[in-house]
Amino acid sequence: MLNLQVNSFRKKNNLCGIWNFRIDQEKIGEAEKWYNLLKPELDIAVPGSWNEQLEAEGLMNYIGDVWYQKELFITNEFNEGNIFLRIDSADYSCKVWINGEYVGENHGGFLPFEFDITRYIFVNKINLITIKVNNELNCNTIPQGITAEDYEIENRIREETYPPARFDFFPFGGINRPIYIYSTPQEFIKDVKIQTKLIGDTSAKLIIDTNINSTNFDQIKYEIIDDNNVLEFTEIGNTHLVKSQLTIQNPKLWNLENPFLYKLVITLLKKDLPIDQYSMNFGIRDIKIEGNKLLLNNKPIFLRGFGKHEDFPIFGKGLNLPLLVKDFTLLKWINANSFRTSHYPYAEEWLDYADKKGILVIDEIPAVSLDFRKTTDQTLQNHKNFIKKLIDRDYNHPCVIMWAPGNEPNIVGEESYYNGSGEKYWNEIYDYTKSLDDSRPITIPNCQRAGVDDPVFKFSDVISLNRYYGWYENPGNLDTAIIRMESEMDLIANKYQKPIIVTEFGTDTVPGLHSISDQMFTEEYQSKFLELYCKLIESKSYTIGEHVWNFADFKTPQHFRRVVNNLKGVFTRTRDPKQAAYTLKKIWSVSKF
Ligand code: BDP
Repeated sequence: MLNLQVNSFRKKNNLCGIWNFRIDQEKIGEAEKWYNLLKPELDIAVPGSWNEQLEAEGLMNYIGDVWYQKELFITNEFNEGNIFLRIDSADYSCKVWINGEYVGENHGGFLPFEFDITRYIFVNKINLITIKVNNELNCNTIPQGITAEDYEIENRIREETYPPARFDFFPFGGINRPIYIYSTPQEFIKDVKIQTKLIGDTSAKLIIDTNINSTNFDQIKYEIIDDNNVLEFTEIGNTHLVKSQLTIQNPKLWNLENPFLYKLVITLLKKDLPIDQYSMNFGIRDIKIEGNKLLLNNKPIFLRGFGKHEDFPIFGKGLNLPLLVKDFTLLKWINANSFRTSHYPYAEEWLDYADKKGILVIDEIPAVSLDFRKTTDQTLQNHKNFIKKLIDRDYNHPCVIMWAPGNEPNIVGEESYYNGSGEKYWNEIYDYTKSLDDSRPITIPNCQRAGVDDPVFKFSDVISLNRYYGWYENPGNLDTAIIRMESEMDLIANKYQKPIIVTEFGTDTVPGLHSISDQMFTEEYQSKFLELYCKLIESKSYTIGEHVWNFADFKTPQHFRRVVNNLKGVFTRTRDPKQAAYTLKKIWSVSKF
């Protein structure tokens, strides 16, 4: 799925701003046709989650339906071609009406979707756009949901959170990323996929697949631009899918020190005249596993960084560009080279920026803590759909070096998971992901409770471990913690003979709390814990990375083990450093290779 852009063939209207808003607790909005006139009670900013924004209106913990409405004047510029409505994410499902007419719906948060609205829009007039958003989850959705009743039926009273969730991040609801109306010409470039392959040290093969909505064009022109040169070639048209191949001599590689991006300009031509154009950046880089090593452009690389979240006071999960810029400066400051989009795809702006700044990304989907007592055929189908949409959006990003099609399955420790059902499930997910992209390794972080026989080990090219010895296990006892961590890592490395990343390790830490002995929750404890873990992980020849949990404190559902936020951040929720930030900065200032 292509990013939007404006040029002489394509227009775009940004719909971000203040929208009319109404809560629909009784779910009566459709019967009462609120899509014709909302009678708004409140306002809401888009992008942004409703929870903290409208806390004073009682929406902090709200799960259910809400309605958004906005009037928009569509200018004459949109008179020709196709018009689309694009929503970069509505968490978790939504329905859309334009001028009172039903347009379509989308299920699944965290990723963009769009509708062709050409026949619903009045040009040169005011149009009424209505979006109903719902943030309920169930056992078929990705992520899976849970209700207060489920906790009781399953006798998991002490595990109950409010709002109920199967995961440890706040279920922020709303239109969390931008909305646009955009236009394309009648015949237009729908999608582009660029595969790059290094051949020896001196050349790279490029395979460009361009998808066009029509066959009514004669030629397609490609220009590949680096700093000083333009490489130009043309293909004959009249097919929906144009496949091109070329070799670039002495390519400028994308790497961490110099994340070089080429520019590709594609032009559709009819009778020698341009009818559409699309330009995009791409990088040439190679990522692979060889033995115990992760190789970027044939050189070993060790991942240092974090699991993150999209989370900030008031914005919730709303796209927050100043925060994005700040976080990348902090990643560089602390000498990190990578992060994982735990536990869902982040706004594409994060990946564009990682491409530009030379930061590596493990791209994850929200199949977090799958409960195998509850998965259905529908869960599997939704899971696959999610993977497809993720890869459709993110395939062209050089920063994405690995797919994580899940995180910590079977955290509830269900026995039947080990009788073949877990294996069958992950086998399907693994094969499906590979069928869409066999150029990137796959990893599915394992939790300690799922144990060393977790089938995800078999279906991960790289083993990812989330471990909390010294926190949830052996609290306060770092000596025992490190001994247990080492023996478990050695055992898994021996058993599976695959490289390992420790994708989570960390301690909740209250900034300003200090102690001279090992006391949980103090800054010294977090700092020492991370130092000991990093030392251990980096001492092993089979490890290829360490991702601290978490980059920053983040809001969670309410539970007695959380003080509003999960406090495992190395930075606070508003990005002040804890002592551990300086510790990591120092450790990571020394190159691993
Ligand atoms: C892991 C989860 C992560 C949690 C973390 C924790 O992957 O989402 O936030 O534990 O407990 O199990 O802090």
